[in-house]
Amino acid sequence: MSRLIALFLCVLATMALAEARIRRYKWDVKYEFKSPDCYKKLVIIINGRSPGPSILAQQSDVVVVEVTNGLVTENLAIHWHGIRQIGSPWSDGTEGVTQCPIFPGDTFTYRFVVDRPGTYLYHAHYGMQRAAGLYGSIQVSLPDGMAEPFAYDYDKSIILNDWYHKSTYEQAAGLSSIPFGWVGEPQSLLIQGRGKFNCSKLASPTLDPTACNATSSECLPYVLTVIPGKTYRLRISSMTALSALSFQIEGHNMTIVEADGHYVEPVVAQNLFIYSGETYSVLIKIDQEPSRNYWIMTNIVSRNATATTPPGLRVPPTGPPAGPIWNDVAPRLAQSLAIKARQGYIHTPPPKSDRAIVFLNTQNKIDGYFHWSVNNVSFTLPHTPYLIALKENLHHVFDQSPPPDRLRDFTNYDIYRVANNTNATSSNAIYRLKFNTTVDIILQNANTLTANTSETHPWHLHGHDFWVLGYGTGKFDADNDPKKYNLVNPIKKNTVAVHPYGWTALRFVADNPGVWVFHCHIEPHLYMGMGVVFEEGVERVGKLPSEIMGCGETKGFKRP
Ligand SMILES: *[C@@H]1O[C@H](CO)[C@@H](O)[C@H](O)[C@H]1NC(C)=O
Ligand SMILES: *[C@@H]1O[C@H](CO)[C@@H](O)[C@H](O)[C@H]1NC(C)=O
Ligand SMILES: *[C@@H]1O[C@H](CO)[C@@H](O)[C@H](O)[C@H]1NC(C)=O
Ligand SMILES: *[C@@H]1O[C@H](CO)[C@@H](O)[C@H](O)[C@H]1NC(C)=O
Ligand SMILES: *[C@@H]1O[C@H](CO)[C@@H](O)[C@H](O)[C@H]1NC(C)=O
Ligand SMILES: *[C@@H]1O[C@H](CO)[C@@H](O)[C@H](O)[C@H]1NC(C)=O
Ligand SMILES: *[C@@H]1O[C@H](CO)[C@@H](O)[C@H](O)[C@H]1NC(C)=O
Ligand SMILES: *[C@@H]1O[C@H](CO)[C@@H](O)[C@H](O)[C@H]1NC(C)=O
Ligand SMILES: *[C@@H]1O[C@H](CO)[C@@H](O)[C@H](O)[C@H]1NC(C)=O
Ligand SMILES: [Cu+2]
Repeated sequence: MSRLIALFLCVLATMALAEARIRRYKWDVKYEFKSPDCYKKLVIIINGRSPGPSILAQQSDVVVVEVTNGLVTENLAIHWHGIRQIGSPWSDGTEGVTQCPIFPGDTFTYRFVVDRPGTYLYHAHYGMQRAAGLYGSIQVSLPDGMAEPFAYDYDKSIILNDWYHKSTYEQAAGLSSIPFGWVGEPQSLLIQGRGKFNCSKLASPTLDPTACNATSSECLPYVLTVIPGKTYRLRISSMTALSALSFQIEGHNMTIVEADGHYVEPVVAQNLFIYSGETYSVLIKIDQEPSRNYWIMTNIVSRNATATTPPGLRVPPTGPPAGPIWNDVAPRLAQSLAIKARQGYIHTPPPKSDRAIVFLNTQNKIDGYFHWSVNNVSFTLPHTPYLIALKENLHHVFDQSPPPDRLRDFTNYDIYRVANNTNATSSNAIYRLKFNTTVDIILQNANTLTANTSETHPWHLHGHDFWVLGYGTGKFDADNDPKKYNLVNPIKKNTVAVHPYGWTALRFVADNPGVWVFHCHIEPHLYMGMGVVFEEGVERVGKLPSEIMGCGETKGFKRP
């Protein structure tokens, strides 16, 4: 404990020189009936709101969030998405990995430094809780006197989300049942927490008239009132449980300038493709006919779904633009390839890696239950969090044999067909990375258990930003594809998509002591085992705060 205090005093002392501030937040988390798309259901709110309060800070500030779990019958953990937690791995907020859950009635304090400017997120990281509405944005501004490499007049944050009427419990129970109950496509899409479900679809004489209220003020459409001639920076992020989205503004092009907190070489686009867990800044110039309204519109791509932007009250004179065709992968891959690091802000990767891991993503069965797997292993969490288990030498609480760096028979694996033996195994084993080494990850997509079907998976890495070295279609060729890696101006990100039947190659340096999860950001996919865990330099992690303990084998470790 004393060491923890010393560490923070030391951080604060250093910060004082740079005039860093402490940003304190006090959050009460609870369930309340809300109607974000006019349909009333239980939503997790922070201080009365979903999306929760925005965290606004300046580079090198210390953010302190005191979270009280008022969910009464449910545990809680909050992850700070895109914040690397350098020196504070116990504040990453991943239940089962870096901390025990916050039990009902308990208060837990997250403390971390926001060391880079940019657009980030926060969200629940316990079970499938994120999809119940616990999410919000983090905006970190530059130090005083420093300017962005692009100009704008106004700055707005817009979080996109998909929305289900079934509770996350019903969804989770279906996923872990025989017969399997898939969550299905969402009922609505939300723009900054607002959508519009067509209540007439539910109309029945027995329906409670308050259950779906088309005129509820909670589901008024999101409206952005703009001033002609001005340039708006829109910080667009996606918190979807399942959907890949396209975002566009009718009649206006956008210029993509930031992705996951890194400046990118400007890309002009009619629409932005955005995957769950990603953040972008786009610039919009208000240069069209001013006496009318325009659609701000989002729609689902990559899956055959029907939810789309709701018709608003002040409906624009035209119908909403059609949006891209859902199953056309080419324009999405093209946009992924077009985004490069911005000149003047390029941080080049080490030219070589020390270890290359190929992660084959497959859909499988285990004892008749549906799962997702990585190299034929479906991930499960131990009851005692890894960070504590590793520091306290509790070797028996998780599987100590390392999972494979590539599938035994990867060379002969046919990614275009349903696998011959679709069975996999489940494990809570982890990848141990040698500290300060350079690691390549190749995410390889394949056919699901349905013929001629391959999905899009946005993979998110905790504790790091990685370089995106390349994307390809088909099967990764370990002899030739690395020769085509972009080592000149690759973008750095924390979340990246692997496109259907394709591969994506990443590189990062294992230099952040801690235990970090790397997983598909699709909530039901993670729940079904689509993730892995990396340990690096855990021996360099300081004494753990006792507040993160209290579950599994660490029940007695938590001091009052
Ligand atoms: C809403 O649903 C009803 C019943 O299915 C349908 O008749 C109506 O056209 C829908 N309205 C809109 C705006 O889609
Ligand atoms: C629907 O919402 C409106 C606006 O808040 C309210 O006036 C009305 O009473 C609500 N209707 C029902 C049936 O709750
Ligand atoms: C948007 O960009 C496209 C392609 O660069 C161009 O053809 C079109 O005129 C632009 N639209 C507007 C409204 O500027
Ligand atoms: C998409 O779904 C609709 C029904 O919602 C169906 O009619 C259509 O055939 C599907 N398209 C494809 C390409 O599967
Ligand atoms: C797959 O698992 C099921 C259920 O456990 C079992 O019946 C079947 O034999 C397995 N298939 C193969 C090829 O091992
Ligand atoms: C899978 O089965 C197909 C025929 O059903 C066969 O052609 C192929 O060689 C098998 N692949 C492997 C890796 O066993
Ligand atoms: C995956 O694991 C199952 C169960 O251990 C095994 O039968 C199967 O051959 C493995 N498949 C591959 C492609 O390694
Ligand atoms: C990590 O490796 C780099 C380059 O090899 C070296 O300069 C640096 O000192 C190392 N850092 C630590 C903490 O070992
Ligand atoms: C899958 O695609 C192949 C090639 O296009 C086609 O021959 C086959 O019939 C398709 N299978 C299914 C189940 O749609
Ligand atoms: Cu996925």
